Amino acid sequence: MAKDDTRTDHGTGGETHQTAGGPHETMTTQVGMPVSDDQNTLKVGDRGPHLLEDQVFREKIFHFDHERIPERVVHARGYGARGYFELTDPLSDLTRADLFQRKGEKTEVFVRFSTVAGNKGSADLARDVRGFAVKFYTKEGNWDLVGNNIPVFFIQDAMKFPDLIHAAKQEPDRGFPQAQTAHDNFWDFISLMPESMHMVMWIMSDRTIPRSFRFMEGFGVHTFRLVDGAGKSTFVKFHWKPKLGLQSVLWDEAVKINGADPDFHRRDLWDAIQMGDFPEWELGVQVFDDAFADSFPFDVLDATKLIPEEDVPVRIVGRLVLDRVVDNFFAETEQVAFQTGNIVPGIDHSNDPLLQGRNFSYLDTQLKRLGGPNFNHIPVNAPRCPFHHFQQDGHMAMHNPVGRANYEPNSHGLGPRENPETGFTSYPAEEGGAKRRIRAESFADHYSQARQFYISQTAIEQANIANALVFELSKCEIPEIRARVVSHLLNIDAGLAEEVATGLGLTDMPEAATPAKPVVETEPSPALSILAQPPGTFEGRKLGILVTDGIDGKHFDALKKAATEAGAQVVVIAKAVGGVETNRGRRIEADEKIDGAPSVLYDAVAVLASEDGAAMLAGMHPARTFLADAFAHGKFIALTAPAAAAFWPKAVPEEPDGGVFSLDDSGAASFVEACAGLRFWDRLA
Ligand code: HDE
Repeated sequence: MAKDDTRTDHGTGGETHQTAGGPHETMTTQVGMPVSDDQNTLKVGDRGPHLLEDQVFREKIFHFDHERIPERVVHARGYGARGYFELTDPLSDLTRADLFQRKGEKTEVFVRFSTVAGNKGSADLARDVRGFAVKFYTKEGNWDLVGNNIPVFFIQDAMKFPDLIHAAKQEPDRGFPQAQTAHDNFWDFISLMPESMHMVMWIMSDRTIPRSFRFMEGFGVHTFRLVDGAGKSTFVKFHWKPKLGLQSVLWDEAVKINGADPDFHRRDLWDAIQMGDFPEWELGVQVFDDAFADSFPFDVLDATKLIPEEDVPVRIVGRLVLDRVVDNFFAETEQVAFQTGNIVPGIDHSNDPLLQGRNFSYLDTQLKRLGGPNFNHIPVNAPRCPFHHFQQDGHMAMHNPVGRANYEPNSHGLGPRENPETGFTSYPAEEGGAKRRIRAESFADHYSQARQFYISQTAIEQANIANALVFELSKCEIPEIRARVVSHLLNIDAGLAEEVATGLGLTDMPEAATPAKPVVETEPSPALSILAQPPGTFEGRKLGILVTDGIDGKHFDALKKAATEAGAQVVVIAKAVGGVETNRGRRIEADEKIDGAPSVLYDAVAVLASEDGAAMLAGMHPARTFLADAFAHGKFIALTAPAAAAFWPKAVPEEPDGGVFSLDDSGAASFVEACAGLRFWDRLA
């Protein structure tokens, strides 16, 4: 770049890491001085005191002491990956946004999934909302779509966010509970905030215990604007739909997964990408105009409401593919700085009072977290397109402008100028009115969509919601809080309120809370249910095969082949990680030892045991729990004849049902076919 033509920096977005150097390279200090001894500090005499002049030691320890940055105040635990967005159906009719113009064009992305309440080291299967934040590195700047896996939110106005989060996180005096909302403070706040009731239905549903990031939806939540070249605006809501369908775990599984593998979700994402099984979502938009917004019974600016897909269908416009893991967790996943304020020409905000508040918060929080105003110099945050501006200096300035003029206008003929034609212009919405702290009357209905969500669930899902409420409220020590929650449930569904009251052992049913607006009866929306839209594929799932010595290798091969052909991953489990020997002396390697591989880690299981093997498994507690849990969790199970005869009765008190398959010579295919149903629901009904 010529010295005098611009003040911008050169090149960004290249590789984000420095290599540690190979064994042939000499270790150095930060400033490049070769190090002769990395084992011992500098001392006086053999056993004498350390010397302050030991810069090699001081620099090493100083840097170590400062390795941590503040964790995110919310969404602290997260996992990132890189990939691309490919446009399949241009939106040029509605927006001038560059990434939505040309069919087939790919835009680089960075995605970070997260839980909300837990600290950075908390377990992945906490019952919690999942963050779904996407940074698109477009040709006209970075666009951050910072969404969640639930399309609505707890509160309507950003003013209440600190209260919500304080109430949800560990209680301040005792510092627990970690990563869970099952405590008094959370439910106290919630029960005093009827606007949270719709979100409460979602967080008590199976949506908050997803099988992994790959099996959940994502939502931009707020209403945004698309703006075309002529300045015309259309409202839009963004949706991500997982290619492999929706799937959740059961609560009992979640509790056990957290112990067996607290990294279950991040490991799943890492493994899938490393295996070339790239996670994929479709991007969909719900677009609507002012007339629809005016006729819709709720306010489209209210983030506690959604627009049913049956009312405004989701138009699929592209796909998101995650095909690269990060090179360095800290550099990318930890340092990535999402901001709702990062939008591009053709996309604009709406007046949603939650979104408006977020636009301040995200910029502010990055300054605290990343330590200075130059966090966009960090490669994961830097745009991939050219950028030119006069901002300079500050902590850790990595890209320093060159040239004499650092102001605009200047008569040196240096530096960039604004461009009224191509530059971002805000949609010129007419605004007016008195300045007041107020909640619009159109935001006052708090129960109708909560009810719609509940009545849209299948019976199993409804039971799970009731159980989750009973579980969480049973952890509340203050009886008034439990009763207050039930008083809201009465406005959502009388049956649900009754079930929860019974589960809590409430002796007197409380009065229903007085709604600010009467509940409007709505049609069920099947799109809100996970089970109403089964994926019908076993692709991307995991089959755990427990094997013993002396099995018939043909059974193993047939099963592995059928599962792999269905797109599933096979994990072999044995008494010892060294593996087993078949009846013909062939070695089958094991991936896991039985104690470390409970069946909650798999979507379906098979037990391939010889007669001796079945007897051995029958005497092993972890093996018995493996099978008993798989049955209790409604999993499809396949067994060899000896496993069915000698192991099953010792592990499972019930008789095998239609979800249990025998692995005779043709059994593998029908078993794997059934696995596409994910669970044998009859057993759980
Ligand atoms: Fe966030 N949120 N949020 N949030 N949020 C943050 O920003 C905030 C909200 C979401 O992987 C913070 O960089 C306010 C809704 C995700 O790095 C912070 C309000 C939705 C992530 C913040 C909300 C989200 C965050 C903390 C109410 C779904 C993780 C660290 C007005 C649409 C991004 C950070 C990542 C993170 C503030 C509500 C999603 C403090 C004030 C609604 C996915 O800025």
